[in-house]
Amino acid sequence: MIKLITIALGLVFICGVAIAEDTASSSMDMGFSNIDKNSDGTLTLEEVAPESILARSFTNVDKDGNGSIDAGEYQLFTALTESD
Ligand SMILES: [Ca+2]
Ligand SMILES: [Ca+2]
Repeated sequence: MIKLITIALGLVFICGVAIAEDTASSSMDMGFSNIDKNSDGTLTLEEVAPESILARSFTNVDKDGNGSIDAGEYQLFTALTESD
């Protein structure tokens, strides 16, 4: 039983990594690439719509505090907003 749970968790983890790396084919990437106007793979505050939830929570979404939101950070943001 524990082994099954471990396998299940492993699959969830693998799926998560696959989604994070394969952003080109995920539905979330439509949002990300649309916002990423200069297509450098990160979202800056200038690219984010000023009135959007993303802009208002920008500093929270920017987990590493480097001033831009990368695909992984954006994915965490969408996961949080979708589960709300
Ligand atoms: Ca950009
Ligand atoms: Ca960042």
